[in-house]
This record gives sequence, C-alpha cells and structure tokens, in this order.
Amino acid sequence: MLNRRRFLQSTALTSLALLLKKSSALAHDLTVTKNNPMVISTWAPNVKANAEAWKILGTSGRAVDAVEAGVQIPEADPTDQSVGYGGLPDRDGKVTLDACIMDEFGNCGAVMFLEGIIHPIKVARLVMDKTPHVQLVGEGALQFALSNGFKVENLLTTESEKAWKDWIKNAKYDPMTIPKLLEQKNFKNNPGQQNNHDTIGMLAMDAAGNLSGACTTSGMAFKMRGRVGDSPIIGAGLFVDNEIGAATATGVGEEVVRTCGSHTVVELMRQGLKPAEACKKTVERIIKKRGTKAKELQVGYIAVNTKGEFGAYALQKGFTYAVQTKAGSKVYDAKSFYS
Ligand code: SD4
Repeated sequence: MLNRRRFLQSTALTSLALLLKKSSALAHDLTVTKNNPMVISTWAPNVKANAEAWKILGTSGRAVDAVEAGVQIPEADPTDQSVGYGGLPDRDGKVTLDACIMDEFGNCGAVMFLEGIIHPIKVARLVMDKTPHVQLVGEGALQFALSNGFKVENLLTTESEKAWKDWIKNAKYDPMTIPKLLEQKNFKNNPGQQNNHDTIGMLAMDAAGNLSGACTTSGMAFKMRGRVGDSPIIGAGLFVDNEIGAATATGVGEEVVRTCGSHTVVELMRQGLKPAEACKKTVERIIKKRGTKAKELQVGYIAVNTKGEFGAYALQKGFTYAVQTKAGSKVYDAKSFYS
C-alpha cells in the first residue's frame, strides 16, 4: 500500500517535472521565434512566391494567409509547367490540379483532380474554412468552386499542349513510360527534373511564431487521367504541427505517399532530429523500400521547426529551395543521397 502511494507520488512528481520542462521549452521556443517570421519554399524560382508571402508575414499577418497568397504566384505563371496555369497535362491532354493547405490549429483543406480553376489553393482554403470536410475531388471540387464564384478557364497553354503532343508520339499513351523516361538524360519533364520542378510546397512561420503550409501542383506530367499524387494529401505532400514543425515534399508523389513523407519528417523532428536530419531519414526510407529503383527517382523535402530552424534533403542532387527571413531572400542547394 505504502509502496503504491510512494509510486503514485513519485509518478505525479515526475509528470509535474515533465510538464514544467515542456512548458519552459515552449516558452523558450516562443522567445526565439516571436517576431522572427520566415518562409521556405521548394525550388529556387519560388523566391517570387516567398516575396509575395513576405508581404503578409512582414506586416504581422498570419502564416496561413501568407502561404495561400505566396503559392498563387506560380499558380498564375504560364511559364511554370508544374503548377496551375500552364501546367503540363495528363496523358489525355487535360490539366488537372491538386492543392492543400494546413494551419497552426491543424485545420486543413484539399482539392484533387480539379480542372479549369487557376487557383486551386484558394479552393482548398475554402474547403478548410467553409466545409466540414478536408478533401474535395474532381467534379465535386469544381462544383464547390463554381458555387463560390470561381470561373472556369482554359489552363492548357500552347507550350504545354505541344509538350504533350511530343510526348504522346513516343510514349504511345503508356503511363509506364513515365518512370522509364527518367532514364533518358535529356528528358526534362519528370518530377524533379528540369522542366517539372516547380511544384510548390511552402512553409511559413509568422511573427506570432505560428506555422502553416500550402502545396499546389499540376502533378506528374502525362499521368493517367484521375491520378493524384502526394501534393494534396495531408501527411504526404504537407504536414504542419504547431508544437513541432512543418514539412512539405516535391518529386515523385507515389514514393512520398508510400512513406507518408511529410508526416514522417515532422514525427522525426518530434523525436529530436533537426529539420535537415529528419528530411534525410525520411528520404532514406524510400531507398530502403525501393532499393536500386530509388536511383531513378527524385523526391525532396523541406522542413522547419518551432525555433525557425530549417533544412532540406533530396534523393538526387539538383533540388533547390528558397528562404526568406528578415535578413533577406536566399536560395540553397539541398544535400542529396545520390551525387
Ligand atoms: C506529384 N509531387 O504530383 C508532385 C509532382 C512534383 O515537382 O512535385 N513535381 O507527384
């Protein structure tokens, strides 16, 4: 009996000590991160998107509003063939878009297989804010967008249509040629390759120290009709936990989904890893699962923790990311498993 009481007392004391430790850790994080907003995005050209997000972050706006505004830059850019307007189409020649957003409270919204709407991220935000759901797909997502005043536009540019016509000549409508094409050095349209590298995953911390993220893409070029990758899937293409950090992915979505990528990065940070180490360990899971096949694939992660520390890692070299802080805008080359 006495032993049991002692045990309960000591357990209570241990819990109290842990609680105090945790709250002092949180207080410490807040002093470090308060008034130190930052934004980080996949791929160097997204410095422009960061600059747009910074307009909100630099004036004490919310991180969720900043990421929603920031990712609209590549969505509206016809020269960016991986996102929104000008995105490379599926194998039927149709541009289909995926996007998701997540805030500091764990609220989230996503649209998948959405056609004709230039800003899928805005629709994802409305799914989050106005519906009891997290994901809307295809026709239903379009119906929801239209009922909220969005207009249907032709998102297939002449350049993207030409790229699709060129592809179909050799690929013979066979989606299995998508991974095979990665082996051809001069094929530039696969995820993570030269012309298909601008899927934007953006993470931000606002002046209050809160985290949010957004991810938007036209997905893998020449994919099968109806194919959805990782980008709009919470936990795969994006994950935010305001107590720990946030992560987002780019590259071959199938591999990211298989390993629950962004959630894994955040969980590894929860276990104490720094953002870059957490990204590396998550990339290594793909290698463990896929063996030598991983040599033909590209996947890259970026992550930030509650202290505002950030990092990245990729399977192949060539993955870049852009960061904006009070100190200015900078582009980094991510370290990679294969050189
Ligand atoms: C997808 N992850 O749909 C996206 C594509 C991508 O750079 O990131 N491209 O699989």
